[in-house]
Amino acid sequence: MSTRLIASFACCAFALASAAPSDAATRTWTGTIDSYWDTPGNWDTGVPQTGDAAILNAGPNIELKDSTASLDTFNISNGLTLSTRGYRLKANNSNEGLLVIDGTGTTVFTQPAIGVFSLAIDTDDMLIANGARLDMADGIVQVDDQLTIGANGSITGFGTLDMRNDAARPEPILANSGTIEAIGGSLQIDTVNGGQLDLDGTGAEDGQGTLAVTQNTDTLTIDATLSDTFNGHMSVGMGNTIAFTQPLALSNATLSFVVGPEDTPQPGTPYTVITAPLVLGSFGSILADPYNGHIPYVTRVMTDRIEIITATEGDANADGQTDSIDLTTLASHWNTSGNTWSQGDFNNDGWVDSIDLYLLSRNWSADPQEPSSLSWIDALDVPEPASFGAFLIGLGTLAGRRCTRR
Ligand SMILES: [Ca+2]
Ligand SMILES: [Ca+2]
Ligand SMILES: [Ca+2]
Ligand SMILES: [Ca+2]
Repeated sequence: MSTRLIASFACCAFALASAAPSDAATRTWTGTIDSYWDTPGNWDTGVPQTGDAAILNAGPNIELKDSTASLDTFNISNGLTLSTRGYRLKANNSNEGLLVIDGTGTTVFTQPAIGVFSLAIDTDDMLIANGARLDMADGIVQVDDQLTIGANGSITGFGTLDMRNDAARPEPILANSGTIEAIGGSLQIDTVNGGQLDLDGTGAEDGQGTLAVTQNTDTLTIDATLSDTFNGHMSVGMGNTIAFTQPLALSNATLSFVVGPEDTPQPGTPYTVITAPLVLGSFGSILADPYNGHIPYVTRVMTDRIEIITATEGDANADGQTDSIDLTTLASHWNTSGNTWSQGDFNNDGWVDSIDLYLLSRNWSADPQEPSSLSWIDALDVPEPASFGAFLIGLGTLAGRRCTRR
């Protein structure tokens, strides 16, 4: 949590503990009459007014029948849900409004507000934490100051998240240690007056944040400057893309390439998962649904995008090269069964044998200077596993051995 947001909490706590102005009150939801915000009997001391603090932590789930007054603080927790139902939720009084969505299952559902700008939420600060979720269904969520998505917090859905602070703010105006996921359409994050977004967590949580878009033709667009090198997690479906309008730097980030049951990825076909005006670095690892159950994916980093493509036969470690590292791997599992792609079994029959060696040699790519025929085996400086010498000696009789062992 940012120091500023902590300061906001402290400020709120102090305001609540000390003598509040006579025209501001803390009003707690009881929900004893029905599910509607506007029903006076649903609150311990009546419907919250401008400048009030609203606490919602018990009772039935809540729906708006009109826009809320401009609250100072709005705290929803304990697994409750609130639906805006086309009205506007406002926590924007005196530039210090704070909307907190906290706790497992606690969810605010937004639909675009009735009237100008389709504004569903207008808040100064917002915190989503501890398993809570903001679920958007089109429209705009406007954060005038700072948004913090804590560990296990998430923003999901589609629409526009409008970050309106200015570039003078030293710390990022969005800090995401949880998940931002486009579901059901296009989700876009804009900055109106500049400022930086930290999409992978801040401080000790750097690397914790996730960006995701995995379904149908959904898109996730980050139309803002990023605060730092991204070393968090991205989850992208086959046919989906995360689009950055500013340069993206990656280091030790992980990618989950999600292939759904309806998807039929084609060998050798590149799938674009990231676009950006400039891409620096790449993913440190790919957590991929394996194609055909055994072929891993490799990343191809272009200047303006990152593509995912199935590995070439022979590329045991799926680094985009078929070279002496892969040959060493193959040799160390030579003539053994129960192997996988990463151990040198490229035709998925469990054995590492002459067929796999042939597939490897056909795609040899490490060094253009290397001869492409099997004669390069002698030229390589390959550490010799115990079985590799035997492999070289027995190379001429491999076909016969392979036939007799079955
Ligand atoms: Ca960060
Ligand atoms: Ca980082
Ligand atoms: Ca390789
Ligand atoms: Ca094999």
